[in-house]
Amino acid sequence: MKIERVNLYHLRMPLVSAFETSFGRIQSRDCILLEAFTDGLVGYGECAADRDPGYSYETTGTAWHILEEFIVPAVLGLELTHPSELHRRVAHVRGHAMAKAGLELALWDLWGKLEGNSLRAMLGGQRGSVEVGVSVGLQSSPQRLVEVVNEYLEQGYQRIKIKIKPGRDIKDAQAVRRAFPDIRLQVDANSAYTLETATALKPLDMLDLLLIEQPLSEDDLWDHSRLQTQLLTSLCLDESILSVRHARQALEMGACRVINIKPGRVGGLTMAHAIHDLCHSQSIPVWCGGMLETGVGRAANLALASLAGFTLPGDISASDRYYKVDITHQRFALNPDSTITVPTEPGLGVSIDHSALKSFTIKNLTLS
Ligand code: OSB
Ligand code: MG
Repeated sequence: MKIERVNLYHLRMPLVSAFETSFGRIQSRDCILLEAFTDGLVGYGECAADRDPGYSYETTGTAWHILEEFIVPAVLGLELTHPSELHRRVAHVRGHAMAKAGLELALWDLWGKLEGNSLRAMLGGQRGSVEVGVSVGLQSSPQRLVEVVNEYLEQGYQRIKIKIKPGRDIKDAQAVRRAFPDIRLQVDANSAYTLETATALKPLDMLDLLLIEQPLSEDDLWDHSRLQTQLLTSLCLDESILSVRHARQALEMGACRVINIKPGRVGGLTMAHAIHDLCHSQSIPVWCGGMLETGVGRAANLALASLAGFTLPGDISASDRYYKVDITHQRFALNPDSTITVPTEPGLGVSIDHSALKSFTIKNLTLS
């Protein structure tokens, strides 16, 4: 497939409710939608970088710059034999995984449409639907948190993740556990602790959590391995795992026992698949993380999570948990068994609502 033209759209979409983590609070979500053209077909990708560099150094602004100046020019007019070829084409661009993942996704969508294959089929996914949970942001008090968790449980979510930070950890987790003794529960610190302050997390071992996600810095595999020896609960790494090599080293070091795989964070679906394969070969459980994606990124995450090694529920909630209006015609709903159905139409299996897209666009650019 020859990439003839790529459009970038900087979107700003209001969230149904504010989302607060240890790195900040947002009321709306920024991202970049990519539209790639070949042979009269169009493919869509989503770059998950947010407005602020809180989760990652990448932002909508840096991703825009890197896509415009380096990544898109590296493939424009080129005959590509497969989406996975993008990595070699942009090997000269250091880092900027989310920018790369955004374009790669548009190539997967195009490739699937050209070949008449769904993303699930192309990746080798096994399941028709995938188990999902919900990621609950920091709330004003433990009581309020319990109310919010209860609302999600009533909607049918069978796995709850709560965000924690120093001073808002044990009491929050205890309150949820006391209110709901049997639910599958996990916590995510988004790097808010050091090895020293993480001693405060020791009481979490009493709460029968599925895992503790990313307590320490993203560049701190070593201290995660030391912390894991001090905790019974499995550590799970998110921010720290940017490549297959990181995954291998983290596992060799004992820095975690579970890995959260996000296509954006690792540079796309090809790398996400490779990390899955490594973990699967070692019987290490993985699950698909989320970045408050639109229907475009959500469709991709569902296809990825249908691979055999994704044995824990993903942070892939229904569309109405995030957006009242989305940019895809398809809205993803929660099935009664806390799963979401994986799309089976060619490519991502979604179509774009162009009037919604237009209403959320704050900037756009054509590259050809
Ligand atoms: O750390 O998993 C995270 C959202 C944005 C950035 C980082 C994270 C998250 C979430 C939400 O936890 C997951 C989702 O529902 O999309
Ligand atoms: Mg996380």
